Amino acid sequence: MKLSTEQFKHDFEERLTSKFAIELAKAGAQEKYGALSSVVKNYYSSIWAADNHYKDESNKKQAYYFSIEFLPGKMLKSNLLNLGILDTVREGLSDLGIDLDEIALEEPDMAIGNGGLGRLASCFMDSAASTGLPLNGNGIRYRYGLFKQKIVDGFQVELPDSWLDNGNPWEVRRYDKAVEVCFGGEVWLEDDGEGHFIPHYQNQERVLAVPYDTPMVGFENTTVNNMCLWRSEVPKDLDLRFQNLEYMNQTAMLSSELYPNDSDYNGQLLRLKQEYFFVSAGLQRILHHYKATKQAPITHISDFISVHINDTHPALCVAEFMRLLIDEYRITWERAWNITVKVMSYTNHTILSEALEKWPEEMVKSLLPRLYQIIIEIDRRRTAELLPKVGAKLVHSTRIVKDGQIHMAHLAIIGSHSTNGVAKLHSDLLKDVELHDFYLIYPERFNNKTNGIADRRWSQIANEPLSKVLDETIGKKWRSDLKELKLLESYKEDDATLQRLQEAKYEDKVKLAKLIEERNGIVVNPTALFDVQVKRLHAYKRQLLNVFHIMKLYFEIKENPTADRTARVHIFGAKAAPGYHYAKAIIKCINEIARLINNDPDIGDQLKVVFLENYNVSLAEVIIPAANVGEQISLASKEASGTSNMKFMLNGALTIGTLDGANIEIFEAAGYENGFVFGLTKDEVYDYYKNSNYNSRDIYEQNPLVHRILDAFVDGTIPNISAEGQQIFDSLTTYNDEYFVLRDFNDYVRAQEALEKCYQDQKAWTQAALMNIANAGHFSSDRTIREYADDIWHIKAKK
Ligand code: 26Q
Repeated sequence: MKLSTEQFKHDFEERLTSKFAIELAKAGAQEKYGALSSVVKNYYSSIWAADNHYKDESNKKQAYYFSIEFLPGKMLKSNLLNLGILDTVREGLSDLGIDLDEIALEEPDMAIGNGGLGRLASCFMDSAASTGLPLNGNGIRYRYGLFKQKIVDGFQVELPDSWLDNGNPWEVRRYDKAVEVCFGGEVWLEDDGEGHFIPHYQNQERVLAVPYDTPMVGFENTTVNNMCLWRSEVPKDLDLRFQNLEYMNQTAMLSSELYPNDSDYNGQLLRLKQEYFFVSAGLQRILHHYKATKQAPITHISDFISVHINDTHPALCVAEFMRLLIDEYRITWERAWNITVKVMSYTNHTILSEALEKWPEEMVKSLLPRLYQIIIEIDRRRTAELLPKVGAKLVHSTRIVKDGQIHMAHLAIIGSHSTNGVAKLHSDLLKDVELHDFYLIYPERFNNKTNGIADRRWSQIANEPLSKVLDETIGKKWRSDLKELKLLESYKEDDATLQRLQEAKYEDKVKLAKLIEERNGIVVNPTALFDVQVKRLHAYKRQLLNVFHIMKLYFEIKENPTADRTARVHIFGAKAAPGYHYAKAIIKCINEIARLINNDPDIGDQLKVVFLENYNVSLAEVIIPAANVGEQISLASKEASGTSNMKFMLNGALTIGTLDGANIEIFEAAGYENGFVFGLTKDEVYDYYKNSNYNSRDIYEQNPLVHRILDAFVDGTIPNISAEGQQIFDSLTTYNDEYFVLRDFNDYVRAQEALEKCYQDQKAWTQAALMNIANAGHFSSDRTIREYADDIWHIKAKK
């Protein structure tokens, strides 16, 4: 949009007075943020309204992304950038003596997601709007987002994230679009005399679902999509029998908290309720909108909408859509099923078996009696149809209802026309191993969609120094088309460009160093090698491998404190699920190791260890640009894709990593010579599984370095970790090291040594960084979302 600095200043000052009855000189940061966000909202509102009108009139197909998590972070700068007014606003504020970055801090992170899956959903929202694709989000408006992490005496402590306390300027409550979602009670079918069975219900618990719409503003275009988040409320006309505190609390609880677990499924009733709540509400709204805006009969709905199931959490979509078509719209089973399969598509994000959702039949039956009938019927019909075609063995292994449990992944695959993994290796594993039996029955449904990142946030917003260098070197086209970064390759031998890249990185590192000093009281040298691992804490991600290598460095320096070495700063950010004791033990150990090393005068500047508390999107925007090295060291086959790996690449960090997830595609794109690969391959891992011939105790016994490092966890060398150190020690020696940490240690050390050697040659290092940046174009989520649009949803971009 067009906006002059003068106009902006006028709008801003005027809003400050009208909204807060205060003049600029007296306004605090909170009021300034309030006024600014309100002005910005005003700027996009007419574009939003116009695009909604266009969508209704144009009759084009739209897609809906159902996700129980979104992780947008802060919205202010992203909205400013996408409206094309970031510089104007920055300048206007500066004229008024205000620092944009300072008031941007007032916005709380919107953290209604755990990690990778939620962040991916938000990257997709940004990219869809920015590429003009009609994609809407559907999720839950949690009152409390992901917990805030505090580190107290080295331990993780969880505090509530009450992010809505000061209101949310971006959302619009649409009470007129509220729908009801019902649970429990009894259901029976009655023949209506025309051969149609109509369900009758009694004693159901009714919940009102109220939508809150948040605009997703496209980058320098006229698209504004909608992210719809549902809040649970008590229906205004509630039957008196239900008007008791218990019920009122239960109802409000539904959308109160995000489950802070991102790897382990534990069948809690409230979680299943949440899943049905946003699924039913979302589908009802879609159908109401269809009826209100389309002339076509309901049987044509697959020409107009597509529904995406993000992991199994919204897999009830399949059964709920069937229910709505059959019970509410009186469509026959066969037709309804054909429509459902055409409308639905599904993404798998994990192969970890403990994360696969399986709900007890009894639970589904009592909470969702009608859906239960439908699921049983889907399973029954499919079994009858397939038995003669594929045989009992395949039918059985792929059944939805088995051993008293409902397999949500099976429901999602069977009820949709597309199942995709999130990186090549992961999609291959689904086809060849994890979902092989499904692949045999439905080969045409399987495909890969390698993840991507909203590059504008991770470069233009988060890394201004680098963005400037890119502008000056290859022009500005990369800002709207990341593939343009390829032009950078021809500057690989240009000393001036390399110099500028180094200066930009240094500036980012100084900024992070300042933050580390403010938050942790640790002074780090910005010329040191910044080695970063930021992601959720999980055994399979192997933060321990990194920690063991740090212990090795520590021993070396202690033995020879005056030797000439590369100074290193190891930076961690990681939340552990509150009930995941092993992960929490690792956090405690990292913090105690940090304390030990950072306070040892022998060590000095040669090695620092920093654990930054409360890792979130905003913190990532400061940490990742400052990294020299990104750690992507999961056990091969376990990390479905990873997405921070792409953010590091784009910001010119070199990857040390295993051949896992999207790392492989990153190494291929940047060139293997521009990264550091180590570790078992997925085939080697699977061979170990097949032959059950891994023995971690042997490595502990035979490798003196491993022995010494592990002993440090139990012999007092690292103070204050007697219980936690023992737990880790036991898991790796007595319980056979589930994720092959000891097996990969030597090779990891070798890769770290190669990396360190390379860092000593700053020119060679910067050239490798340049090659990473130049080849990051493929990992824009603009590319990913276009693939979903073309191959799965069949939706078209606005011209
Ligand atoms: C399930 C049931 C009950 C409670 C919680 C859950 C639950 C919640 C979140 C299970 C899994 C998640 C999140 C998974 C996740 O973030 N997976 C990551 O997805 C990324 C995007 O595709 C990948 O890059 C990562 O590799 C993958 O780990």
